[in-house]
Amino acid sequence: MLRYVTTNAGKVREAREYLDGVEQLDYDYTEVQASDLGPIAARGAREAYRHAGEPVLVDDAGLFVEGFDGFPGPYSSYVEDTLGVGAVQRLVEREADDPYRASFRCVLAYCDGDDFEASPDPIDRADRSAAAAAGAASQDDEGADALPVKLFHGRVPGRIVEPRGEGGFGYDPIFEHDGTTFAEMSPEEKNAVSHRGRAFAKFAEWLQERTQ
Ligand code: ITT
Ligand code: NA
Repeated sequence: MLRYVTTNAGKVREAREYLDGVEQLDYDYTEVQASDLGPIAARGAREAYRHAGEPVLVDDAGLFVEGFDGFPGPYSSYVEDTLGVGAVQRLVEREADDPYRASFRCVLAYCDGDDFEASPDPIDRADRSAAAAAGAASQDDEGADALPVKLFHGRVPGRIVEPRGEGGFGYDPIFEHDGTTFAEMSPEEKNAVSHRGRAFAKFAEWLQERTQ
């Protein structure tokens, strides 16, 4: 039984469209400090798999504001808890070089202990070489014995706007895509365009091919 590892009920609502009868595992894995989401999710998936002893899917996401060099990015959760979403919007409007352009990103990390073909996809390789070029040590280097993890990336461009809408969760009220905020969309409408929906579509396709 596949476990979707998250403490976030909003994510579970969206995942249902892709994972029939998805079982949430409410497990708070260690979020390592890293400048991109891939290594955080990969580490979390290994830890959650060791904890659960069953196939796991970890979902790490964040809001990347272009005029803030991608901030809050991997720190999105901490920033939501401390500053709050409204404060982020006001800060962006006042301080960012380009006050509107932003993107949501999501990385799904799957681990089931199997030694499947675990080669990272091109976006992950680009993330890695960018991190290497910036002189950052790889946070995902757990040696040859590390459990294989398969990563699926999704990204959606948008704009930061004053809060609108009652749906969704987290930063959804201040993230507008094609004139509509994510909080103004139903879960199905959001999935059709969102970072999470795109990552899940790739994951679902891979899982289907693998289990055929
Ligand atoms: P888990 O780690 O337990 O899954 P979390 O809420 O901490 O739950 P993330 O670290 O992935 O999840 O999320 C980082 C932040 O980004 C957090 O504040 C979320 O509310 C927010 N976030 C993630 N996905 C989002 C989405 O689709 N729409 C709006 N905000 C989102
Ligand atoms: Na988190």
